[in-house]
Amino acid sequence: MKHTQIEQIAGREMIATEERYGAHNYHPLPVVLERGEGVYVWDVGGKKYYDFLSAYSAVNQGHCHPKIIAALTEQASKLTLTSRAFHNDVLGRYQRYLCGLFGYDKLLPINSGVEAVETAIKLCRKWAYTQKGIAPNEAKIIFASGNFHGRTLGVISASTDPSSTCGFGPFVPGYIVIPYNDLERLAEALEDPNVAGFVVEPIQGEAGVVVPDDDYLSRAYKICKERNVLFVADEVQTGIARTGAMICCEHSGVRPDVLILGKALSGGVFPVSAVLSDDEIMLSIKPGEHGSTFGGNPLGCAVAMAAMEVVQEEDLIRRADRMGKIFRSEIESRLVTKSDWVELVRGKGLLNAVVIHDTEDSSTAWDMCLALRDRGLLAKPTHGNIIRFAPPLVITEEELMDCIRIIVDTIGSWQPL
Ligand code: IF1
Repeated sequence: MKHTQIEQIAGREMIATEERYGAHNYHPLPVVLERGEGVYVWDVGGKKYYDFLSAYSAVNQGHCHPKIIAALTEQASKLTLTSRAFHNDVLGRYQRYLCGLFGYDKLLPINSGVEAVETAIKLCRKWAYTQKGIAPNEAKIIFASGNFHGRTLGVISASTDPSSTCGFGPFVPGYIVIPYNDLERLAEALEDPNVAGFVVEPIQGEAGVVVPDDDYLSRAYKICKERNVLFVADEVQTGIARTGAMICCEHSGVRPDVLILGKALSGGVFPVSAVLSDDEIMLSIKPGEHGSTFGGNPLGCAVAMAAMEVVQEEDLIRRADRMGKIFRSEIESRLVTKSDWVELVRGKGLLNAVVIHDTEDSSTAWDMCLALRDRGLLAKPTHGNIIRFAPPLVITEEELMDCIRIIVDTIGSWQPL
């Protein structure tokens, strides 16, 4: 037996072990990865792939970026966790750096994306009761249909996706869900004086990389201002250069009142998330009212500082913008106009999706992703027949053209299995 065959069997056994001992809350593409570097990952058989998922846009800086890993190992050997019962010598430096970078007065550190969204929701409510003057327990938060903000009860309570909500009720009250990309319905909803905040993704990732109309965010922001409602941007997926701007709202000239970051804030090395806002909002939460054991730990802070330096030093914003334009125009001319299977390509920067022309419940996009895997490119379908393409932003033009060739060859000549 060849070495790679043995490794493939080992990979199958690892999948079987997960299946046997792990909760069945995921359905991964069958590939077992053991190493990553830049835009590449390797499976246990040594096969090399382009990673076009980037851990759902967490690894924007590329896998195992040496600068981020150096910050991790250096800080890990010094001090990892103090809890917020004591100060640590990295947190303040990190907060000052990020507040400067994003232009806010204050940063609240937390760990996962969903915790940051929860933090933002709590912040909206607290601000509404202490500053806006809404009567106790009357505050409402507006969300957009098709949203994805994570998996806790606090955010699935706003979800319109049955796979997120079914069987998990009862839900958190005080939420109103309106259609995405619909300013009229937003204006209507905001007529209610008890609305504290509007929580929105500038591009809806999980819904299939849904890009709203050009003026949606700027006009939504304006309506919020007119009503003294906080505009809260969930940039967990769209932030940190992914869409060709530091945050996606910049494309619309919008500065969110509350900014939620996660994922690539740490380059995917360590769970680090954050909520940023100005004093008037952030200081409505007082000592002891919110927090987390790990939030603001020196290890995460050191990693995140290095990760954000990489974004700047390697000009990832401009790169995402340029590579994204190449990706969409090449896919448009070589695939969308040539293949009956491909309906359209859409996205911003390097957050893109190809919509496959088929019924939503067919397995075409999944089968295509298996074929792409066999040709050395990893991507994952989202919502039926949409394939998300989101490589690390460090991808070179040459690598991108190679990937486009793989995608065009695989999907362009598609024969159903
Ligand atoms: C999973 C999708 C991506 C997010 C936005 C908050 C969070 C996420 C806009 C929560 C998380 C993830 C989580 C991941 C799948 C994934 C995802 F396909 F579901 F939509 F990225 F596209 N806000 N997104 O996209 O962040 O707590 O997970 O750190 O496996 O659930 P988290």
